[in-house]
Amino acid sequence: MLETWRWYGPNDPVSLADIKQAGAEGIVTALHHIPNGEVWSVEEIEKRKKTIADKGLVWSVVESLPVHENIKTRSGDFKRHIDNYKKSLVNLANCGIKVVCYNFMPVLDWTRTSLDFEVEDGSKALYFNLSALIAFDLFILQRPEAHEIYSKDQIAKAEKLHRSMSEREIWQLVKTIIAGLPGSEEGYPVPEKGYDLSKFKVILDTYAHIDEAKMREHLVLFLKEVVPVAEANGVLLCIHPDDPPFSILGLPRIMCTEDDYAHIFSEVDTINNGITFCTGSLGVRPDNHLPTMFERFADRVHFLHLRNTTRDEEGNFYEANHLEGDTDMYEMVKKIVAEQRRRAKEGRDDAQIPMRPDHGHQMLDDLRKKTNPGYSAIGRLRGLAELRGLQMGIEKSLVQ
Ligand code: CS2
Ligand code: MN
Repeated sequence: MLETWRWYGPNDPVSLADIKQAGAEGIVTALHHIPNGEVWSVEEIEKRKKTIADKGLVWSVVESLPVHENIKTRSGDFKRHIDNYKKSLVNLANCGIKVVCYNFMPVLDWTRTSLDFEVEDGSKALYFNLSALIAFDLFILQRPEAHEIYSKDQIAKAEKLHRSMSEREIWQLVKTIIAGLPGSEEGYPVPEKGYDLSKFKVILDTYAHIDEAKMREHLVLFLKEVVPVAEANGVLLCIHPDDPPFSILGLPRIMCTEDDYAHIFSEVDTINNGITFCTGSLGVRPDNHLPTMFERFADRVHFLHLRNTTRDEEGNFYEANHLEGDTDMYEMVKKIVAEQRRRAKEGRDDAQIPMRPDHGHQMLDDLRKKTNPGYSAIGRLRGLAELRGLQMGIEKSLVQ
C-alpha cells in the first residue's frame, strides 16, 4: 500500500513535518479554501503541490473534489457546476494528480452524534447513536414526516433520551450533527443558544421530492458527464461510501451497499469510475461482507480508507481501534495484498494502492489539545503503524 495521510492544508494542527515522522509518503488533501463548485485552477493546484513537495512529500490523492449540492439535486446552475467539475479534473490531470475521491452525500457529509465517546482505555472515539439522531429528528428539528419512519420502540427510547438532556447537551448534539465535521463540504450555522433550525429545514426541503431512486439517477447522470473526461485524462475517480451507510433525516443516501456500487459500475463501465474502499463506513452494515466486496470490485479500488467500527443490533456504532472491531482487518489486508500482487505482475503503475488510516482515537497528549475530530495525530499514527506491520507480516509470509 502507498501509505498516505490526510492533511487539511496550512491550517491543519498536524504539520507536514509531523506527517513525515509518522512514516507516510503520500498526502491526501483538497483545496478547501476554494468555494465549493468553483474551478480549481492550475496555479492553485501547483501552489499546494509545491508546499507539499518542499517537505519531501507527494500529493497523491485529492479528497475531496466536492460535488455541489445543485448537481445532487439537479437544480439551479447545476450545468455550470458540472462544467467546472470537468475543468478541475483536467487541471488536476495536467498537474499530474490522478486519483480523485469524492462523495455524493446529500446535505450532510459524514455524521456522528458524539465526538468524545470514552472507550475503555480512556481514549476518545467518534460515536453514532441512533436514539440521539432520532431525538434530534423528532424533538429538536421536529420534522413532521419523521414520525412515520421510526418504530414505537425507537420513538420511546429517543423521547426518554431527549427528556434527560440538558439545554447544553441538546445544543452540543445540534452542533455535532449540523456544523459539519472535518472535510465536510457544507456546514450549517449553529445558533449560539437554543436551536432555531429553520434555515437548516429549508435546505432539507430541497430534497423533498428526491427519493433514493431519483438520487441514484442524478448520480448516474453526473457520472455519464464527468467519467469520460476523467478517462480521457487518465484520472481515477473514486466515490466514497455514505457514512453512515443508510438514509438519515429523510435524506436519500445511495452509496451504502455492494448493490449500490454494482449499479453505478454497470451504468458507467470503466475503471475510471472507481471506489474509495472505506472499511469504516461500509463496515457499519452487517449485510456488507467487506472482503468479498473488495474482491468483486478490486480492479476499481483506487483508494483505501482503513478503519474499524463496533456496532450493535440497534444501529449504534463507535470507531474502534484499527485492528479491532467488526471488520476482520487481517482478511481485508490479505485481499489487498493479493490484488496488489496481481497488479504488479501486470506491470501496472498503480500496484501500490494509496491507503490512509481513516480517523483514529484522540489519545495521549492529543487529549489535551485542540484537534480535528477523527483527525488527531497520535491515534492515526497508531493506526498507520499497526496497518503497516500487518501488511509487512502478510507479505513476508507469502514470500517464503
Ligand atoms: C471519512 C470522512 O469515512 C469517513 O466518513 O473518510 O472522514 C471524510 O472525511 C469525509 O467524507 C470527507 O471526505
Ligand atoms: Mn472514509
